Amino acid sequence: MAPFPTIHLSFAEQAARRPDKALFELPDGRSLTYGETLRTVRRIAARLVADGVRPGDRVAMQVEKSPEAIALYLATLRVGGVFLPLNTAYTGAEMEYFIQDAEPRVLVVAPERAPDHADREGSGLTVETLGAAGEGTLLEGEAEHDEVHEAAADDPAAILYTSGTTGRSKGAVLSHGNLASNCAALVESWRFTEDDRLIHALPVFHVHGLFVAANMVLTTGASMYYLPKFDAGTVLGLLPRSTVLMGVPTFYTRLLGDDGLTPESCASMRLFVSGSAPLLASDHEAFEARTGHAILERYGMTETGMNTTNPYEGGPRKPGTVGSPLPGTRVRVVDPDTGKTLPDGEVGSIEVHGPNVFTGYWRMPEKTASEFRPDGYFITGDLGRIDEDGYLLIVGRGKDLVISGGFNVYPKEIEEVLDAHPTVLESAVIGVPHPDFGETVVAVVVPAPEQAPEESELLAFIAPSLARFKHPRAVRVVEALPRNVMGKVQKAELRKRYEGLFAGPDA
Ligand code: MCA
Ligand code: AMP
Repeated sequence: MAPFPTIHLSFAEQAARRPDKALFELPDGRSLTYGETLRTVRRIAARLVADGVRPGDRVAMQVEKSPEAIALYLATLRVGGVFLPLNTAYTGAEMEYFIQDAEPRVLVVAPERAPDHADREGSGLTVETLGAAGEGTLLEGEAEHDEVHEAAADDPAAILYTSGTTGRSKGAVLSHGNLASNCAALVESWRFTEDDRLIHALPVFHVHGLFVAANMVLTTGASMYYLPKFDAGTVLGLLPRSTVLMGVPTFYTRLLGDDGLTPESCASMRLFVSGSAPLLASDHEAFEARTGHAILERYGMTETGMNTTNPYEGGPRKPGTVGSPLPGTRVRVVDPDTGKTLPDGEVGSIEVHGPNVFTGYWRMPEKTASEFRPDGYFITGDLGRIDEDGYLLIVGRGKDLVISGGFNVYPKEIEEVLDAHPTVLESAVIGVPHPDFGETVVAVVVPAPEQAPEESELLAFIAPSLARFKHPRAVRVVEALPRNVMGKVQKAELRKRYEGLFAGPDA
């Protein structure tokens, strides 16, 4: 029987077929071919095996974006390891939790961060280094690992942590089948081919940049302009040579703010994709008016990869909607209490079923069970309805979550840290509209008796514990939090009270 076509195998097949084709086009004008990248993958694989990585072992990475970071991902899959990418913004306290929980065999960090992890050596974990230019211990050896571990569709390929509305962060375990099937569904739906040249400006530690954007390129033999981060000017300069851009809504808000965005600059582009957070219908319309391109909005989650998409062809791309299910995926809207499917048009809880849905939370069987229905549907925590054309609209979130520039922020995590400050009695963290990030984080705090909390002191207090993107952009001190009769804090009322804090283009 032929081995299961994992993302790594599909990439290796492309590398065999077109070794001299450019895979990465870099900002300094250098390019790296498929063949060169496969060689790097084989060298890293040899290093991982020498470090003791065996099938099922976790390989964690907290490094700047580089072609070698993608090679590390592919090398981990090649040897049967489980890839664990971590946001570069995470602080020491956040990293500590992930490492304790996931127990990786190897941790790859930027060279300058290696001293922070020096005391981990000897605990069964090897620390390797990898810098943005490919320097570090990971690529010190020249040996290449020829073998390829034969993985089954259900075997774990990656763990991605998502914070929780309550309690600890959860590691979503994604299988080889999850990654490969979702990638194939997107390639088919968006007509992605070897002729595409993608602008890759997303981070590679999340589903969007790694399992949507990079996987589609790697498995089809396409090329990507691979940027360290999003910069509107750089992206505008690349548009005339590219065919596809994938981004979070902030990318499009920023592009619209630049006069260089014209129909001419987009002449070679065939597709603009937005996701990870809601795209304003007004931005969708403004973008179409400026460029003639209707942005294609799709909907996904760490636990499920992509679920729905607006059509590439054969129907309108409707602003404010996320389209219909991808091939093989089923989506329903149910009454959250009874689990009964609601008639189209009614708002309820969005549930998803399909080969894209993850296998469970790492070492949390009870949590996993509580987020699935008995018939196998996953409860997303998003609220939506299905319109008359069968398109899904996300109308809100059942979960207490803020999405800032495409990064998720769970209020509870910030409230717990703020509440530990001696001047704070209690706090409520909310998301309010923001012209650049879509939403931003605001903290509302109640003083402890006889205390007067200071914004700057509170922000300095939380800094060591929480990544920068989670920090409140405003702190408001109030006498009491609004509560309902059950005593629950009414966050909707707070959001309404502070919705204008960042209103206006100069905010
Ligand atoms: C950076 N900062 C942020 C954010 N990004 N603060 C809040 N929210 C953010 N998203 C901080 C910086 O540390 C800096 O702090 C200050 O804000 C200004 O940074 P700036 O230079 O404006 O930011 P940037 O570097 O240009 O980044 C903004 C960005 C970036 C391009 C929107 O955050 C980004 O690439 N986001 C994409 C996230 C993503 O990939 N999400 C997909 C998740 P200081 O004040 O110290 O200077 S996957 C997912 O959600 C699902 C599966 C899905 O459906 O895709
Ligand atoms: P994450 O946990 O990072 O995977 O974030 C997933 C969440 O992002 C989803 O549950 C949605 O709430 C939100 N999301 C993703 N794509 C969209 C979209 N196109 N429109 C609205 N919300 C989205």
